[in-house]
Amino acid sequence: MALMCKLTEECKKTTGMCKHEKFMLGLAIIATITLLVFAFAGCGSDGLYGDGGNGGGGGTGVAEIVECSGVTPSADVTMQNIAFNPSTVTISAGQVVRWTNNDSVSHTVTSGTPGDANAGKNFDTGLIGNGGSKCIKFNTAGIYTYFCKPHSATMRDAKVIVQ
Ligand SMILES: [Cu+2]
Repeated sequence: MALMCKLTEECKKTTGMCKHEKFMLGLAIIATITLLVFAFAGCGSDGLYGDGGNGGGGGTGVAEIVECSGVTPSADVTMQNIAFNPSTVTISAGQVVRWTNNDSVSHTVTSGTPGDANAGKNFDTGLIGNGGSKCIKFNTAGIYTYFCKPHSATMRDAKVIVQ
């Protein structure tokens, strides 16, 4: 900033701040206000986008991915021969479903239906490799349809019914 000021006649004034400095100060204030506005907007949007955090294991949405080692699943679904089995499970709110992949190819457990703009919003395990397991805790009653991303043509319309 000081370097910029040396380049202008305004610096020779003894007002304490040259034009550039005033300009930069103004920019800084605007930037600060913008950041604050975005910070508040970020807080306010939790209700709208909170479920998106589930992919990273965070958040307290209708469903959340949890470590299988720390829970006792109330229902088990295997992924075998490119299919979810059973394709529908029923649990109570607060309980956990565990998916285990017995195929050599990877699968996902992704909420919604293929092509739906909200697909993966409630939960998305990401790829589960051969022998891998993922657990999801369902916090809210409802019917949760899900599918597998790589095999969405056939591995779809599976359901977790949460009572
Ligand atoms: Cu699959």
